[in-house]
Amino acid sequence: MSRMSRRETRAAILPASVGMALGLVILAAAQTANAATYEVGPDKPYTRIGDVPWAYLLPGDTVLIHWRSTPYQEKWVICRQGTVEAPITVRGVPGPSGELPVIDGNRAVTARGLNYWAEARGVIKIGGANIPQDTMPKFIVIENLEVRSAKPPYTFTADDGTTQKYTANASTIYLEKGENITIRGTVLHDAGNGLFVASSDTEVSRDILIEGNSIYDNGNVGSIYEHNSYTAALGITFQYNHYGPLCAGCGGNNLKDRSAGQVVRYNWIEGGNRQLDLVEVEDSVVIRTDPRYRETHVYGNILIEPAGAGNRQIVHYGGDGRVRNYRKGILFFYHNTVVSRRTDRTTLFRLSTNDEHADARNTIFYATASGNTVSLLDVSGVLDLTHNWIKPGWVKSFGNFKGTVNDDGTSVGGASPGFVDEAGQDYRLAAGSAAIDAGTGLHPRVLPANDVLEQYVKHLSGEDRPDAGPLDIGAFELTP
Ligand SMILES: [Ca+2]
Ligand SMILES: [Ca+2]
Ligand SMILES: [Ca+2]
Repeated sequence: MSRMSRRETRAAILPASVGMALGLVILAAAQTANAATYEVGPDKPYTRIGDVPWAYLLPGDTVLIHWRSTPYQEKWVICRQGTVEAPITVRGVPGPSGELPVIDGNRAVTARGLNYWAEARGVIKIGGANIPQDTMPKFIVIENLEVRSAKPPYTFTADDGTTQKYTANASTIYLEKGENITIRGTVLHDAGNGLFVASSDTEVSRDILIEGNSIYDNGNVGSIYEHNSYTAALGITFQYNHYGPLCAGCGGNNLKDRSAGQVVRYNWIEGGNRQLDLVEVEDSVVIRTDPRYRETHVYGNILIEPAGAGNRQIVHYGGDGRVRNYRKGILFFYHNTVVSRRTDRTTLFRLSTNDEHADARNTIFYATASGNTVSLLDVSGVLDLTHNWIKPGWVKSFGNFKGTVNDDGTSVGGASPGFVDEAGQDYRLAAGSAAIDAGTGLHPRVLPANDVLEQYVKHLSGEDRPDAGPLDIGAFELTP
């Protein structure tokens, strides 16, 4: 895949000593004792997912779930540990036309031999159990599945044989606790929270990678409390995901997060009450006291607000509960392309208090309606603006403004940014766009870890961002 190319390039230029160390790691992985592959599917050794010995998985084990014409109506817990060299992998094997195997939560039956709690919270749970013995799940990869249908009125058969109903906040994948967990290339839909990652004071989920997933049609009608994804972790990266609208009449946000060390980059996020709701951690003092809690990175994303899609605010940063727990830090927001098709008003940022600060640079803020329908902020916060594209006529706020906007006057604008095909949602820049070569250098504090090295490829992938003179404003760089 194209998004691997940069990593391959990096590997190719590693010093010989590191290359040798990697060689040893690969050797160690090859020698992992008795790493097993369990194949599930028609004409495979295991007909049912529940036949896999989930309670006994070891480092390096792989479960391959093959596509079949009917969904698997099964559910299970993963409460085991892989290692950095030998993760435990659960991988779907697509059908002849690329169809992902479907795990359907409705009327799903729990895999035999497991005994665990919170079964009504998800189809696949990564978290605690009685059988197998409880542990912190580690080094687990789930990829290439479609997981769906976890909310009322859907029901399932629990480990004790009873029929139960999912809770309103149930998820396709419920990550109750885990470390070094990857969820990749998976379709998550028709649940309360499409994806849920939890943390508490005693058990903190950490080092979570959410990449290349399609997440849409989640939430509950008439409720603002369930979201396409809802996460709290220490170290979480979202990349190459395609977030679509929630279910019709569902009032939740698209990506809601309460983490420290959060990176949202190279995603396509369309619809939702808010596209990004980045608020305070509720339960975990471990997360709240981590220095990374004060810095949030959002870059290289395409954020789209359809007409009439709930709240007019695109990004909420700070908190929505106890003010003393708010993020009270800085949101680094750069090289995003924001498109609003609202016919009323659009507000780009709600910074919860004047202790919340955003640095917005090299970003396209485009509303199809007239410029005076756009406000940068709600009523508070400190916003530094440099080298953005924004339609003339914007205002700081539509409310009783008590914040600060520091505008260095370097932004450009016009009637439209000059996309390749606006109606067709191709938001790459066409020749002649005022955004070309109009960017500036990144904030020194985001380098080197959060440099903009890639750009989103529609859909679910990424590629190297071209090196083409001064940086273009927005999520895409034009190659001359
Ligand atoms: Ca149980
Ligand atoms: Ca909205
Ligand atoms: Ca350029």
